[in-house]
Amino acid sequence: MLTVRETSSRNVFVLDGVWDFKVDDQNSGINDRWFTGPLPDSQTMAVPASFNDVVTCTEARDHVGYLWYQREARVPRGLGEDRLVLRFGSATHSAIVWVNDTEVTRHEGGYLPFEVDITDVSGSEGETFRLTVCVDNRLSWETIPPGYMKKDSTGRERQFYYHDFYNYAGIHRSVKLYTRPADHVENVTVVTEIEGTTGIVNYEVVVAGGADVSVRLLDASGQQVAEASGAKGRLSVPNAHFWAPGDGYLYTLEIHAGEDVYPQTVGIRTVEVRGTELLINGKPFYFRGYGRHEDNIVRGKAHDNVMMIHDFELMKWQGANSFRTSHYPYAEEVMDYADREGFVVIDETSAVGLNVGIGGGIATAENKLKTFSPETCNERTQAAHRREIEKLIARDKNHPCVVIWSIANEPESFTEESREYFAPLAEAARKADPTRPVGYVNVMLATPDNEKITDLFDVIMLNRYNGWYVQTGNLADAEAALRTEIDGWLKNYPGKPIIFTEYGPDTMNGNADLYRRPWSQEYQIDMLAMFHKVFDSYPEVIGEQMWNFADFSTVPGIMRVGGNKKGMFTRDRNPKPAAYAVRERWLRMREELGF
Ligand code: BDP
Repeated sequence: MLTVRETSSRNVFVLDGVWDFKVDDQNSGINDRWFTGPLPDSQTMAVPASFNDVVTCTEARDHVGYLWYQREARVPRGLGEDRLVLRFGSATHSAIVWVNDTEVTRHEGGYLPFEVDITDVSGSEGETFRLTVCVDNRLSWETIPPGYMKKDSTGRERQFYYHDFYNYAGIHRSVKLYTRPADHVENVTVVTEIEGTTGIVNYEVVVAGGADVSVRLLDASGQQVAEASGAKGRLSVPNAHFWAPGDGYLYTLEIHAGEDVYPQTVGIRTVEVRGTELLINGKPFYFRGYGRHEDNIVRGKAHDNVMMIHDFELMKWQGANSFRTSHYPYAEEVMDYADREGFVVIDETSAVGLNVGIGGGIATAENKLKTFSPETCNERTQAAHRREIEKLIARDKNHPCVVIWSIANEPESFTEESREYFAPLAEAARKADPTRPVGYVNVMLATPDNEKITDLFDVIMLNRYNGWYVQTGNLADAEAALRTEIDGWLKNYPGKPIIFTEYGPDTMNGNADLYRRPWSQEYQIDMLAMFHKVFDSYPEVIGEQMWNFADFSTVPGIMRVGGNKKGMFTRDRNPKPAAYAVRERWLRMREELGF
């Protein structure tokens, strides 16, 4: 799906702001047809925002079910023969949308965009219409991510899930109305190649309606460097300025289809796994960075440009060159920004918590459920998962920043059932994008000896907590175990690169300890240094993305003091002492390796 862009043929109206809002405590609003009039007894809510930390009552915060949003919007004047499209950056986890009394769309999946043409139901130019959105924050065994519900002793529904971040919900990203001609650019796929100093831009445009297509490729200063006609073509750019880590140079493919104009940004670069290296533009790349979260004080998972730019500034300050969109697709604005800042991204689906053996990072042995079974993750879960993979790739395929698709985080991957579940999904990802490496992120319980799916993927991505969840506080044993495990991967899967996609201890900022024990600032420094020493001794390890960029909100638990505290930065973005130690290393590496 194309990102919304304002052009000479498309107007964009942003509907963000203060909406009417209601927590549907009885989950009765659909039956009571709340969409047919003003929401009863509504309060206000910011859009975009997670509603949870904005409200002040615990029951509302932890509500399980429907959340209602409403506002008036206006059909723009001058629409003429153009079409009017309503678009949501995301609504977590599913949504039903009405224009006046008419249901116009439904969408499942909390982290990807959806849109609907509302021209025929929204009224005449200049008129207002009532826009009502019912968001459902429930997770079941057949959603991605999965979860389940259980009533507590008071009869209240509670939401449970196996992933380690709070189930923030609401309208998390921008809501827009935009216009486009009836014949318009519907989709575009760009694949780039490099031949010496020449950049090749292969493009394929899908048009709604019968309009002819022509394209112009503009450099960053707006100068035309190539042109072509036809919906499919191959443009050649002599002496091209390639997109590279740290050098987010972007061309624009200006697509003309009849009256419609759509600008697609293009970074000319290649990516390839060759042996134990990942090559960007033919050069080995070493990942320095983090797994992150969309997580902020009060806003929850809402996209916020202030926090986005600040977070990128902090990452650059520390010398990072990459991150993983753990554990779901991030806002489109973040992907655009990573392109222009030259950041390298491992782009992950929201398939997290497909593993009943883990809860909040801790192995949960007493659990009697099976991960893959007709009652838990089943073929409908798999179908939803496949949809999430395909939609993520459809949304992000043209971003030069994306170099690996991660189709899941820490799923069960050591049973025959997991292989049956994942083999078709790995294939679906490759089919959707034959140009990028595909991987999944492996959990501690899946070792080189019992793991069953690594051969389906191009890279090995490991989350390891030696020194924290295991060998707690004993870094000598942790180091030995880590080395033994890496040796095992290299022996059983020779020729595949390894990226460490998580490692690090919880650290209470301000907790100083002469004896450098777990939870202290000093232990975070020591444990990260141990991992780094190990990485430096294995050329097959091609990346270090620690857990996490910043502290973040989770469900309450005996292992979580006000959330997960494995951040380099606190939740309000102050560096912990370890951030300075890692900064020294990463700035040195940046100096030595280029970006
Ligand atoms: C891993 C998960 C991550 C958790 C982390 C932890 O991938 O989401 O937050 O461990 O326990 O299990 O901190």
